[in-house]
Amino acid sequence: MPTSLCGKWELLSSINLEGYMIALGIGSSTRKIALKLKQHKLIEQANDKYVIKTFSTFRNYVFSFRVDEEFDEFTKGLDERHCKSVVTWEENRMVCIQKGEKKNRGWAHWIEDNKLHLELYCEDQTCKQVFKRVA
Ligand code: ECB
Repeated sequence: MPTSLCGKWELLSSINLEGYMIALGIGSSTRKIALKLKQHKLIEQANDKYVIKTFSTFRNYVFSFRVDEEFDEFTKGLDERHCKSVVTWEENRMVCIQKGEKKNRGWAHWIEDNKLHLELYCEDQTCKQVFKRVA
């Protein structure tokens, strides 16, 4: 079994969030705000159902899914697009593919050195985030 991603996590670092947001078509004023945010994540699991909540003082983004089951995702408060998304485990990585208007879109979470890692990608841009455990 992969190490649990569950718990509360606080953002330590982001690399190329700007490029990722540009790929998503986010305007410059929103990008400026988003770059300064201290994000938190709360990841919860009950059997095969997960809830991932991303919080900030500006906007929150919450969604839930079952592993291996495609679902309709609306990225409300982010780029506001509809995707057909599916989350799977690839070894110790939780991988999401977000099929929709944007090519090559998705993300992956994994634990390394007791930290939560996240790669967010869209088109030719990848954003890398690292979170530390706070609960
Ligand atoms: C929700 C906190 C960030 C709010 C930023 C607001 C506006 C910027 C609009 C779009 C930028 C896209 C992403 C910002 C970075 C992270 C937000 C959540 C990324 C995400 O989809 O995480 C996955 C994996 O944990 C769960 O959806």
